[in-house]
Amino acid sequence: MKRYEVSRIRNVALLAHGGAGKTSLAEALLFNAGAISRLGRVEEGNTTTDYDEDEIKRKVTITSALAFCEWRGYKINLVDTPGFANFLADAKICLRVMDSAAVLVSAVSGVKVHTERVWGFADEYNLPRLIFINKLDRERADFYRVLDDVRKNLTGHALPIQLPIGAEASFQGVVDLVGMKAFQHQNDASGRFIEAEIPADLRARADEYRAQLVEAVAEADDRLLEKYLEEGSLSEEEVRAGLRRALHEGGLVPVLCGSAYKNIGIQPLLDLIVEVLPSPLERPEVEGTNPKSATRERRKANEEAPLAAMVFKTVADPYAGKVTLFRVYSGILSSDSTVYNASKGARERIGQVLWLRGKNQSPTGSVGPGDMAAVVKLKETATGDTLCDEKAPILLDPPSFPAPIISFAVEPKAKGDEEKMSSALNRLQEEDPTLQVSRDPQTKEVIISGMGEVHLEVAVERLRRKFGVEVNMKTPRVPYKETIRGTASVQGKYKKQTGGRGQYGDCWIKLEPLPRGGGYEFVNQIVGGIIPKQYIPAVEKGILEAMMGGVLAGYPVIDLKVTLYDGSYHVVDSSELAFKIAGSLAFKKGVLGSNPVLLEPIMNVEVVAPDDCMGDLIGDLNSKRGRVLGVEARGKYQGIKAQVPLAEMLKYASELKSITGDRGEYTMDFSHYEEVPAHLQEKIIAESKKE
Ligand SMILES: Nc1nc2c(ncn2[C@@H]2O[C@H](COP(=O)(O)OP(=O)(O)OP(=O)(O)O)[C@@H](O)[C@H]2O)c(=O)[nH]1
Ligand SMILES: [Mg+2]
Repeated sequence: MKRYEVSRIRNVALLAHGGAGKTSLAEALLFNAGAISRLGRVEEGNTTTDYDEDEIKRKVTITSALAFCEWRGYKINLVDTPGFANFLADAKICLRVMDSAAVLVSAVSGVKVHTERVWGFADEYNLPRLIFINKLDRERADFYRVLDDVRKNLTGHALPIQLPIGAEASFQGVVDLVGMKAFQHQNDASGRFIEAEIPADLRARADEYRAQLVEAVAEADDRLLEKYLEEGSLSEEEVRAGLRRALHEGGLVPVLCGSAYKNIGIQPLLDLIVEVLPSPLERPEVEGTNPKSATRERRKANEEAPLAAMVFKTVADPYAGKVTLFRVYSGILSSDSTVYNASKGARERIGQVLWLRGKNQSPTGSVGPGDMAAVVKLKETATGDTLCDEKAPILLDPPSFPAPIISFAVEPKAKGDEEKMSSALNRLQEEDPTLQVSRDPQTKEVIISGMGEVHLEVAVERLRRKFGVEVNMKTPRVPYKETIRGTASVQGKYKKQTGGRGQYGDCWIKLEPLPRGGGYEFVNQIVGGIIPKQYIPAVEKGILEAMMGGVLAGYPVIDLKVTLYDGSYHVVDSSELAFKIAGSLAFKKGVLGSNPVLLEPIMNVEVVAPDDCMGDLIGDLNSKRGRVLGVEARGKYQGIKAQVPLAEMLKYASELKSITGDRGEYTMDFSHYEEVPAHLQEKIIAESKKE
């Protein structure tokens, strides 16, 4: 297959809150462009981008998927992202490599908390975007109400370039305000339409909105403004050109409308994507660090430049192996070549380069700048890595992976499956950078951490389905930490000198608290060989092990400085082991002697719900030891901002549902660590002792 000219590529992310219709819209776009021969349905589990079994079962997108189509000689790469809170991090990671976004808003439910959230993601990457108001065929759909909502709660720059014809069951097409004509659809989801005059009852409204559009476009361009002021109007071509410019500069966000399900308004969207959204050439040149010289460098999006590509997704397939999805920024990535993974400092052998459409792969010889594709069976490469030319290495800035907010201990159902479980978890982690796996140093349990309960449930289901390991999830864990508030100078001495070769290690250390976030510092003040040099690392190793394993209740100790300042040794009996044990003994003693305390994670929580729930919600947050920071109007709802200990939020999804009658939404991010109140601390310590 051919390589596409950079100017003829469009990389568009579909973004929205859960259930707004991203997957259905991706399907409709692919269908109208002739990339697929039938319009799949989320309900029937046969869409291109929700191909994963868990997605089919749950009827929601869990992980972003790539698909492409060709429209009027342009290649459109679509990334269908998840909208459900637990999986939003995946959407954000993929956005790192996109050039623009189509943000969907449901014509029934309007802007929701997570619409604002994904909008914010697109802001972070400065992505030009358009808005598609979807589901106009649904009962209680209202374009104008939702437009108002968008302007109030997403962007004041939103401006319709289409108006709907009919509404709810009678929704039948759109008025194009640029060309001032109507596209009337048959009611058969075929996508076929006829071009017609604007219906008489919409004429006045269309004129009014067209005038707004022309004015906004003219304001973004002096030349157009001049002409507009002179002649009082602009041609279709001028409006289009002005629109393009205003959109790229962020001064205007065009609003389109339609129904993904009924296949209405899709072709005009395809047109707009190729005509108005930016090509890779119109985006800032990609920047990165040269790993050899540590200087910042840029890469031009052309074929002659050295290769620079970023991996934005990894899919673990137990049979076919690992599939690595990447975007090329500069140069060419060819089948049967060798590239350099600058993130890992390793060479990778590239086999067959593949175009991806959901799970369907088609081989291609090479991919050029601006384009996206996949390869299988890379050895070292993970999501966020840079693939490049070894002769011109560059490390592109990787996307940031959000910190997990919830943890569960897991164990295999069958005894003896421990090995299998941990290797399967490793594979899962490859495809899901928001999943973390660790081991509780005290109880030795395996802990999985992620973005929410459903996220971890899905991970556990995948373990079973993809890797044949059945796993029990135990009670959720709060990642407490331990720290000290005072200082202490203590001795750790390990001595065993009865019979045969003995053991002797002896050290004195001083512990001092560091400010929150200070981590750990080790200072060696030993002089004159009171402890021989070769044993010093052993002392520190003992300290580190004790630190990871915790002292009060088995949680890692953080934010402290340890100074090793004295000790003694024995010519025959001293060993690394003895000094390690001495270090660990000293550390434990030191922590207990320096006013230790447990720390708990505090979360930033935002709850949005109707006015009549506010009293109950605030009362509930207060009873959860939360600090309400403020309440403000959020469109038709109220938004509460609060900081609440994670320990109190483990079941919030279901609690919120029952307080609001399922009319509320919330988001939660890690904020900082704080001391656990004394009475709760005793309980936590007692529980950990029991375990
Ligand atoms: N009536 C109607 N239903 C739609 C439309 N678009 C999507 N739906 C339905 O709404 C539901 C959710 O659609 P999806 O396409 O899965 O939405 P999504 O945004 O991908 O959802 P997540 O991936 O879970 O975030 C499905 O049952 C769709 O059939 C539409 O335009 N009209
Ligand atoms: Mg979806």
